[in-house]
Amino acid sequence: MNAALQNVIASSRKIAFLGGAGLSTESGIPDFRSSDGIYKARKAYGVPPEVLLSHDFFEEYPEIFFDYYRKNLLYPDAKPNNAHKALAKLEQDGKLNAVITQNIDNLHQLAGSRHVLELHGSVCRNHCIKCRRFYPVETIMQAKGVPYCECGGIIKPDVVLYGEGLDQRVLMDSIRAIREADTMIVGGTSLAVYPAAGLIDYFTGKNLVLINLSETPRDSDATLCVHEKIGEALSFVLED
Ligand code: CNA
Repeated sequence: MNAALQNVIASSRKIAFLGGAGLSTESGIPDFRSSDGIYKARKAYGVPPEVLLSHDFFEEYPEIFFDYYRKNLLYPDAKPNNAHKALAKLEQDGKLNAVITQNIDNLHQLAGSRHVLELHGSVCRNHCIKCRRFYPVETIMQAKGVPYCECGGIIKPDVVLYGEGLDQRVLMDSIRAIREADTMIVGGTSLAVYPAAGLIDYFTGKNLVLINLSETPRDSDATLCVHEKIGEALSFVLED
């Protein structure tokens, strides 16, 4: 158990959490940049995920986009792990004001978190690009090839693709939560994807905690750096 991490959380009154794909690896969803991550995509498709998941690629090669998307981004059986559960408990205890996530997997909500700001959208929401009709994730999973709406439009996941802008309301709410926080915990993210990674710069509170397996470009800015699995590092929260 990490005593320093325990002390920071015990003394915090308003925590803002910013997380990424590393949060869900302990739930069996690979991240992009670890050695066993989906970077293997480059081998299978000849291009990296940033290209496969770009707006231009979606428009030009929707069949390949949906093939990659279905095989690599949909994990209907994944369950929240101790990291998701600990963050939900901190919110229930009145200590955490927002989970800001780059993840699209819905696991924070499944763990019970209520104030979740999804910077990159969610696989659970899908809309026809023509008539805006809503479709659940099952429609995307069950469709063969490109999923089409009854009106003939393509059904597009509400996931922010590379080259697309973030939802400004979600971004503003995230900045507000970070500005109000006395502690910011950043976990399971390589801090390589902007503007999400730049959100740290809005934090002016007391404790900046980074919990990540590998080093990040912002380690030197942190008041506490924990290079452990985040589900293990935060599991003490569930024992209280
Ligand atoms: P990333 O660039 O793949 O980085 C993940 C980081 O997490 C790495 O630095 C790892 O060292 C670290 N890590 C892995 N496992 C753990 C663990 N158990 N505990 C602590 N640290 C761990 O992912 P980012 O989120 O930084 O990149 C942003 C992209 C990846 C976003 O656009 C996401 O939408 C996208 N993504 C999301 C998911 C998901 O929703 N679960 C999965 C894969 C990619």
